[in-house]
Amino acid sequence: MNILARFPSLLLLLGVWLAGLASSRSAPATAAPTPPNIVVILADDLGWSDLHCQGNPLLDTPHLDRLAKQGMRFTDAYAAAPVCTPTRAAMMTGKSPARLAITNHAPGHQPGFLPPGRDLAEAENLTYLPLGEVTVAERLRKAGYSTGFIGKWHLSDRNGADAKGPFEPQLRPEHQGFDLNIGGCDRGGPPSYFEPYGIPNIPPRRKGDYLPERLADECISFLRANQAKPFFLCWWDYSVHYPIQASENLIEKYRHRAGVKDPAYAAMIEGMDGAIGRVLQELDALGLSTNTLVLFTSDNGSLFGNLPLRANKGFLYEGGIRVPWLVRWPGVVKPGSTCSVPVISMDTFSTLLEAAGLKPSPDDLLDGESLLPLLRQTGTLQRKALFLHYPNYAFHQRNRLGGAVREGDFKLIRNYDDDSLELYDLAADLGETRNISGTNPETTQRLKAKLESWLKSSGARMPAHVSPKP
Ligand SMILES: [Ca+2]
Repeated sequence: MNILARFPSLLLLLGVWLAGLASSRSAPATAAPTPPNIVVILADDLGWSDLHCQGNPLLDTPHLDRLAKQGMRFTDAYAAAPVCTPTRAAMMTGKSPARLAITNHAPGHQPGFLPPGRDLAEAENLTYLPLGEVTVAERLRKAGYSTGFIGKWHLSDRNGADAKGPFEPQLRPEHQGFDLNIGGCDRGGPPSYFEPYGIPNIPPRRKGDYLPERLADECISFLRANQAKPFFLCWWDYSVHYPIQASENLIEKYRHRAGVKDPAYAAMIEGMDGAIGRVLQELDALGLSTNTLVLFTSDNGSLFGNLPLRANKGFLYEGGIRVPWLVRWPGVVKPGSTCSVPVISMDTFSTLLEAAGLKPSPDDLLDGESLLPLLRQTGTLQRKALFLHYPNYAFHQRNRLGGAVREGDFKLIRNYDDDSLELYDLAADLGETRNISGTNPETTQRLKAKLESWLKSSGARMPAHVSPKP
């Protein structure tokens, strides 16, 4: 006699088990979700208008355009700072550059640096991410993710202001939560984009290899090796930081395109896009795209113009800080959607944790917020304003030290040298051509007070006057 006929309760159990299997297949939403893979691609010095999908008709960036079409494009996204290092630290930790005291690009200057003709000495700042900071990679690795870092780190350069170690290379990504590190070191840019690159931890290969393509190859190897379990891949590309170098074919193409002022820069952007395209295609080929969140953004504005925005890298005007921000996450993010809620680099930390089903530790003093309500289109953010603090001179030394707040359509800049205020209505004047602080004294004073209070609560280090104010 059949064992199931002898024990009807066993038959019942089998039935329940089979029904459970069937329902978990037909209704995956009710099953325990598989944590998504996460890929964060950060461009270096790529401006807000440096992609075709950002409205620049002179550039061909088909792969990032496709990413935008398959996901959500944030129109009002900000880098946490107008230069590299602070933005990177903010993405890794969820804390603002002001709170971290990482406010300038490494290696920065000696403490109290004062350019000729100025009377405001810059604030002291850290030029590296201390090992005690909890990074998003450390959190994800602890939760079972494979973690890979490929590209530019720029968070491990100590300028000698504080003499006790650890120093580079003990501050590289492999000491901040990453299982793999290729290319991540103290360097702000490669001496050359053609091998030999002059980056210490990219194993030599073929002479003449182009750096973005080489890094794409490394990303593809990482994806193939880690496809079996959730992975977190940070590809922080060196492109399009100077030196501006691209393939001669692409430069030639843009030489013949009417309206292109800088063919090499345009070619470099398309070169970056092509390399990113190969990695996205590999995600498709491996069947991973459907369960992978891809975030693309930039660490600061372009050095070479950001029209219609005002100014460049190193400035608190929109051209220094507003950046592209694309998120693709099939099944969660509506394809072809846009979002105009202002978002900022430190949102990355909470967003990626929540996407992975994790929560920030209650001990973390975070300045960012999870973007999941925006990505799911179920709500908006809790904060009402965004703040920036740049109390340092950029390498070009042309910027005024200052702080900024964006609330609704208004943006206030406070110049720390003479305490002057600039108020712009970004809805009416995206190019920040008309300072309307004089005709809007209430808004100006309200935002000024908000900025002051935020600076205080963040423990922001301020620059100091070296001679009495006039
Ligand atoms: Ca940069």
